[in-house]
Amino acid sequence: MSNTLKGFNDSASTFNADMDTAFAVHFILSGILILSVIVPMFYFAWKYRADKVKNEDIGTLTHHTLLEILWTAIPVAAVMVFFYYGNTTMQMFRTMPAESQSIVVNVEGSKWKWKYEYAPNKAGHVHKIGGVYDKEKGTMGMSALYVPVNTNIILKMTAPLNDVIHSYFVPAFRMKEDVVPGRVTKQWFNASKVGEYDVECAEYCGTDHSYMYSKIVVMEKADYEAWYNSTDKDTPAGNFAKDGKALYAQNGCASCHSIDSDATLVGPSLQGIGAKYDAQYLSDALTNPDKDVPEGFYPGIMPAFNLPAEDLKTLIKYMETGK
Ligand code: HEC
Ligand SMILES: [Cu+2]
Repeated sequence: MSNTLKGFNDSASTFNADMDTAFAVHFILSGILILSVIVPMFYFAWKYRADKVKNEDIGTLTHHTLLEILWTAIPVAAVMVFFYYGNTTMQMFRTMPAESQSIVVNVEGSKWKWKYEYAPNKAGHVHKIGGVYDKEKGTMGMSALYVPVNTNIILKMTAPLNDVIHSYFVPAFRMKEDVVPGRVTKQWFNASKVGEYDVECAEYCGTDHSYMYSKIVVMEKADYEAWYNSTDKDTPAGNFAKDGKALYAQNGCASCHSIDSDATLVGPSLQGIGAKYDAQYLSDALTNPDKDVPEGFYPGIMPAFNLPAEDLKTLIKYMETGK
């Protein structure tokens, strides 16, 4: 299972050089400032230790103009340097490119998966990609954002109203922004190298926070165009599976419910649930989970799912039959 944060070794967006400079300047300057206080402190504590100084030797120095000017001016200058690098770097992240010259992708973060939705392509097809990280395979499953290289990409990010705050973090691109229920936050990037880069959630959001992974696949422009304008494929790797098992995984059901054992995860086991309830109950359980809450569990944990009718039917059948 590959679970390493390989991102920081990669430098794959137009932000990296400025961001890394800003980081280095802050790090080095902070180091100098702290040493300039700590080192003299220990030195004087040692030099004027109790058995070296007699009370009557202590002078009556009241002030020292040059010293006072220096210890005011130097920190002020340092703070101005912090401000300069902090501000220019922040402006770089916050100044969005024009939407007309960018690819805009809607991103949804929810417990515990990322979903991407593109604008309709030439054929009117809307690519929707998303799903939970596959813990067993250690792959990123279906949840990848596909983008062309050297192109401005704007992410419009949100979370469902009944969810919690997440954060979309791409170490290789040095970018991170909160994803907030009921609000749209934006970030943008321009990837400079073809490749695959990790995405992780950087805001602690509950049980499977540490598995809230995704990835960004940066493609050659022509490959991206070919994929984007195709209608039958939702990942460049192949058809986006729509069977019950795949839907169960993509929607994150598996992180809260076991279905082939009676283990209780966040929610009750769904093993043999088809024998207990009819399809209407199962349908309500997905669209309005707080309606009937089984004993020993609490409302407000399971998100309400607003799935296409076809997917809902497939999922109910999967719960009833395991197929
Ligand atoms: C964040 C965790 C979470 C996720 C994700 C989740 N559930 Fe649940 N689910 C729960 C909890 C907790 C309960 C019990 C409380 C309730 O009914 O709201 C529950 C209840 C249920 C029930 C009713 C069980 C019973 O015995 O009455 C069904 C059916 C169900 N979930 C199916 C699903 C399916 C299918 C999915 C994926 C589309 C899913 N859940 C996603 C946490 C979750
Ligand atoms: Cu999260």
